[in-house]
This record gives sequence, C-alpha cells and structure tokens, in this order.
Amino acid sequence: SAFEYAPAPESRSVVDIAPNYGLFIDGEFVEAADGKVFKTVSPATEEVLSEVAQAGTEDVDRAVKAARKAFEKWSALPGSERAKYLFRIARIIQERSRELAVLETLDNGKPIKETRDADLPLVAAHFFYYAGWADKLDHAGYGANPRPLGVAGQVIPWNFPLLMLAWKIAPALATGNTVVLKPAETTPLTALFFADICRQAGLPKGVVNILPGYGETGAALVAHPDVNKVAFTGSTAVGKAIARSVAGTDKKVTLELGGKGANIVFDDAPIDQAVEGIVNGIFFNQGQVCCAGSRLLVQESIQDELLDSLKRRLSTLRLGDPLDKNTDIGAINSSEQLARITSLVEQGEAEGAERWTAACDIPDAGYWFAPTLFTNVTQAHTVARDEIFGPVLSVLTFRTPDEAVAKANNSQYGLSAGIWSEKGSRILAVANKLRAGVVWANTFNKFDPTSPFGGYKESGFGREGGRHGLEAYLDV
Ligand code: TXE
Repeated sequence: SAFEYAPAPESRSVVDIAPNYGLFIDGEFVEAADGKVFKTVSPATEEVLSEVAQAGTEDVDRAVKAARKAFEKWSALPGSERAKYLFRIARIIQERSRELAVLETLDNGKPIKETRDADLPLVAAHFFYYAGWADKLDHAGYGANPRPLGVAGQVIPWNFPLLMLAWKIAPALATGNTVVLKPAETTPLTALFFADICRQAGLPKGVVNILPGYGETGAALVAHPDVNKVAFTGSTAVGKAIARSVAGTDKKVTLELGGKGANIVFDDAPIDQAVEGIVNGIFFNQGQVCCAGSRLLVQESIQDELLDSLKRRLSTLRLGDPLDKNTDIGAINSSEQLARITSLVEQGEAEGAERWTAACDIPDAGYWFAPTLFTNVTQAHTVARDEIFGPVLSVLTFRTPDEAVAKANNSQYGLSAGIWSEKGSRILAVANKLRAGVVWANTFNKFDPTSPFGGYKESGFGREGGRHGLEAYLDV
C-alpha cells in the first residue's frame, strides 16, 4: 500500500476497552487539545461506564486536516484496493460482534437480543455491501470517473450508534471520501471501538477520524470550511439549523430526521401477525426509532379485537436488564429522553386521550418507560402529531382506504409507513398514495443495505443505503 501500515493492536475485552478513550485523529487515540473529558453512563444503572475525551474546535480542525491529507491518497487508490479495506473491516466486525453488541447495549440501554440479532448483523452487512461497490463505480452508469467529494463531516444520533456509523462511513469510504464523524454524546463507545477496528484493519491514517463531543462539536464540524459534505441524522430542529449553516456554502448535505410513521391495519389483515408487527414497529429499541410505527391506524370494525390482542401481547413483554437475553424492553437512552417522553405522555393525558400502560416492574435505578398505548386519539392531539421517540403508541381509526391514506399523510413527517392486508391490490393502491420514504407490507422495521432509506417533508432529504446512497458522496 502507498500508506504506512498501522499494526493491529492485541484484541482486548470490552472491560478493558470501555474506559477512557481519547479522540481518534490521524490513526491515533489522542487527548483533546484543551484536555476536556466527559463521562458516559449506563442508562440501565446510571453507573459511569467510562470517561471519554471531548473534542473542541481545535480538535475539529486537526481532524479535518488529517482527513484532507489522507484524501489525496485514499481517493487515488483503485476501487479494488479500497474494497479490500472495507471487506477487512466487515470481517473484523463479524469476528468482534459479541464485544461490540455488549458494548452497544451497555452504552445505549437496548436489549442484547436486538444488538446481537439486528444491529450487528446489519452493520457488517452494510460494510460488505458497500465494499462490493467500490470497484464497480466506473461501470455503474456514473460516467468514466465519478469523483468523491472530499472530506465528509458526519454527525450521528444515539439510537443506533454503530448502525448509523455504518450507514455514514461505509458509502463514504467506498466512494473515496475521507471522514470525520461525531457520535452522540450519550453513546460514543462503539464508535471508538470501531476506530480501533480501523487500526486493526490497517486502514490508512486519517481516512476515518472519530470526535466524541456534544452539539457544539457537531456544529463546529459542520461549519468547518474544509468539509465538503455534511451527513446528519438526528432531530428535525438540529437538521434545520444545519441546513441553514451550510446554505451559504458549496457543501453538499443529506439530512435524516424525525418521523411519525403510520401502521395501517385493514379488516382483512391476519390479526396475530399484525399484532407482532405493531409491537415490533413501536417497541423495538423502546420506540427510539426514526421510522417507528408510532401511529396505529386501525379499521374501525376490528378495533376492539385488535386492541384486546395487542394489550394481551404487551402484558407479556419483559422489561429490565438489557444484558439479559430474555429482555424485550430495555432502558431509555438518557434522562433527557425519558423526560421528553414523560412530558409528551402527560400532555396526551391532559388533552383527553385515554392512556393504557402495561403493568411491569420498573427497576429502581436507570431510565425506564413501560409500554404505553393511547386510544380516543384525534389527529389534533399532540400524541398524534409529535415524534415521541419512546415506547408509546397512538391509536386512531379509519373506515375507508382513502381515509386511511389521508390520515397517514396528515403529518409534518414522511419517513415510514406499514400496511397490513391480505389483498395485494389494496396494498399496492395504498402504498402508491403514501408520502413516506419506506412502506412496509405485512411487516415493519425491516432493513436491508440494498434499499435506499430517507424521508419526505420534514423527515429530511437525500437517501442512504443502496445505490442511491452512493450518490450522496459522488460528483458525477
Ligand atoms: O437530538 P439531536 P436529541 C429526535 C427524537 C428525539 C429528539 C431529540 O424525537 O426525542 O430528536 O434528540 C448532535 N450541530 N431524534 O436531542 O440534538 C448531537 O450531539 C451539529 C430523531 O438527542 O439532534 C448528536 O450527535 N450537531 C433521530 C446528534 O446531533 C448537533 C435520532 C443528534 O442529536 C447540534 C435522534 C448542532 N447544533 C433524535 N446539536 C432520528 N432521525 O433517528 C446537536 N447535535
């Protein structure tokens, strides 16, 4: 390789690796220029997991410079060479997936069942998928020389820390860009573990840089004049602020923001299957999912039957220790997020929606919220409009397919929707009228690296995943 090869460090256990990471700049873990650190806690126990260096403006500058320098050589490598690094990273992720799953569950609070069976396999799949593209770009209809944009500044949230990193980093590297990524302040650990994987894979220094920090660090990264591409996943408010901050520049930007997905159940739907889909749609990852099916639209004639089955099913969900393999509902990621959920639920009650909450034992320490339903909900209710980002489902009814479509589309967001019906013709007709980036039929929250993902309206713009995800990182 044209680069200095960084030797692989000894493989270490999570216990050794959780504490006290530095920033990852130019292939090394380093202290912040001003020496600042912050603590990350387990949301399930409130115990401090580790102290992590906190990147300031000077560190952002250092990291962008490293990425810029690395860009010259990285972008000039043949795609087949970049592919080798990505395949190597994908394989190491698979080999170390147990450590990564445990660390993700510790830092985020989500059940180990999910990190093990959903997050980690998807993360590896994403790297394998984009590794496969790296040597085919010249032949994919982009013209003879599709060009990378340069340095990508990427800011990600805490709900799928490692998966959002994969969505951002894999296509950027495949297309020859270099990266400075800021993980969310409550979940920096797996991104830093990933930095170690980059070293283990011998990735050239400076191609990937990881800067833990708060919103100010993200804002400094987005505003840095030598960043060419901004990719953000997070709240709609911050997404709008980022759009404003890059508006006067030549930076390209993709935004993946909030959602209020409608899960539409018709009277001919297989009820048991629909109940599982509704549960998966809103209680997967405690509902902290941008494409969650947080609005249930049920055809009036089956409302009672469906809600009875749903409540019975919710009463069987096990809430508790996220590291227990039998746990269904883990901890809410932070005290701030718990406060946001609690306040929106109180508002729902105050506005007259009817609340039902599954009976379960809530641990003494940590941040928890029991599975909750609202019935008697109208479209004007806050719980039918605002993203709650918690295990809270708002139930509305409809009589005709047109009414279902109108209600589903009556949202500032347009990220996801689901349709449950035995009739293929009905599914296709309704799907075509929904203004949502993804529409699932007789399933929900299914992801695949080959599918583009992104929103309509205030859910953002641009697509990640699939062939479309490459275009966000190329000039053609
Ligand atoms: O988001 P923020 P928060 C929604 C969800 C949730 C709400 C608030 O409804 O309840 O947003 O969550 C970084 N410039 N989603 O406060 O602040 C921040 O450090 C640049 C939906 O956690 O948007 C973190 O890394 N970056 C969502 C990331 O942005 C800034 C996932 C997201 O945090 C910044 C998360 C700034 N000015 C929340 N301010 C989804 N689409 O999946 C903060 N950040």
